[in-house]
Amino acid sequence: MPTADPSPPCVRSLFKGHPETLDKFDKFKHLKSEDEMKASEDLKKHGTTVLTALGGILKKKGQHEAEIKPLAQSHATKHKIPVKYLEFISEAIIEVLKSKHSGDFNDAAQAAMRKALELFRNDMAAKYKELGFQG
Ligand code: MNR
Repeated sequence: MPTADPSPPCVRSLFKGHPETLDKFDKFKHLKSEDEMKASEDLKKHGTTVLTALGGILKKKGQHEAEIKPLAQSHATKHKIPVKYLEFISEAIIEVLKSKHSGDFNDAAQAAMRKALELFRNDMAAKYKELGFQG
């Protein structure tokens, strides 16, 4: 039985829309279908890790140096995630919010979310540059 509480759909949407992003994950690249993704407890756990980290960062409203620094470090030097992929996941997050919360995720809320994600990416990109990662 698939789990009642599936892995965050934005992660699946990222892998589905941009399959090359899945290759960055040694532990997930064996997942072949969306059903396998939905059934993976480990993917669900990872989705929660990502969204929890992102939520914590966005709440800082730009004062997120302490949070961004280790994240940029791991994503530049260890995971090697280009800024482009951060754009992909930002879009995937927006799409999922639109589909799940169409009522209260109106144009203003979407614009605010886009802006916040852009700020996050810009600061990640600046750190990438300091680290010499061609993100
Ligand atoms: C790990 C947050 C985007 C690939 C992690 C971890 C956190 C995290 C937290 C665990 C701690 C660490 O390693 O730093 C984020 C946030 C993202 C984001 C926040 C943007 C909103 C992406 C994208 C990726 C990617 C896009 C690939 C296309 C990875 C990989 C790991 C990881 C690979 C290591 C997974 C493992 O346990 O083997 Mn990330 N992320 N991430 N991330 N991310």
